[in-house]
Amino acid sequence: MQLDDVIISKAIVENWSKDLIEYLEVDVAIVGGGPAGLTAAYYLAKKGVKVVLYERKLSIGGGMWGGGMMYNKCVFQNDSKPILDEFKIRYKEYQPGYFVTDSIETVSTLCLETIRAGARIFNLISVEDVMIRKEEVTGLVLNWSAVDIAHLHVDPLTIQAKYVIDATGHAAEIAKIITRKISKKLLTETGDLLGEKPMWAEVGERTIVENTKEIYPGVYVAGMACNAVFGGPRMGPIFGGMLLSGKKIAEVLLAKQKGSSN
Ligand code: 48F
Repeated sequence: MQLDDVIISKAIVENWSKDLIEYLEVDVAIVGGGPAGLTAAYYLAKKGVKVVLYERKLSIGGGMWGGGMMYNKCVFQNDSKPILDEFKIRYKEYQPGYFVTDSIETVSTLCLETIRAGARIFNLISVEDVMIRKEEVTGLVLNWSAVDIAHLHVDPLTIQAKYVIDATGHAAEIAKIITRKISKKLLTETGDLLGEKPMWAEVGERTIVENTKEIYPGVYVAGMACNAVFGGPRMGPIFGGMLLSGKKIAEVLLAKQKGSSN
């Protein structure tokens, strides 16, 4: 058989476009493919929820590849061990309660299992805005990351989602879009982002899970963005809180889905 270059192109364009169209209306849309967004997508997809994840960069995995200061190891605490086991990510116990993984194995496994669970991941796409109806976020506005990087004047496309998860890390981009373009009515003490505090692993890892919740009608937060919104400390290269936060937000939304179908 002779290979036809045009058939190769058609295979890519047709199949990608089909996926994009299929995911224009979803149950849950996740912004950001770091550890929190991936974990949330995995646990939702595993339960049959129609979930899509958008990642701005070429690579999925956010801040996890580089471990701590480019030493590509990640540290996890006891509470998060069941999630490592669920994904079959290998670890070594360094000292009691401190588990060390290879960051590349960790990211690639999270990514593979999330896709295999049924989540659709689109990379190279940035979420630049939200769609709003009657003071509730009902979808996302997408554009190619390349359009933004090249400062091109190109209008975006829109998708509809029952729920949106802001898993954009330190930047808390969706929360910022809401305060800038809708109003300072986030579900925080002031209605505004309270801002991330300096490094403190013990407190940061605890508050990140507490702060994993709804931030605006239709919008939920997971991962580092939680502490940026609710004013908790950063925690550096310990990643258990990210996985626990992703799992928690999936559980919150699964409970809501169940409630609405009754
Ligand atoms: O930053 P990131 O890894 O967030 P996370 O899942 O985990 C945080 C840790 O990596 C680390 C830490 C641990 O102690 O503090 O920082 O909370 O992943 C966030 C991803 O979101 C993408 C961004 O490229 C990154 O890969 N992202 C951010 N804004 C957008 C976006 C956007 N507007 N559209 C699409 N993707």
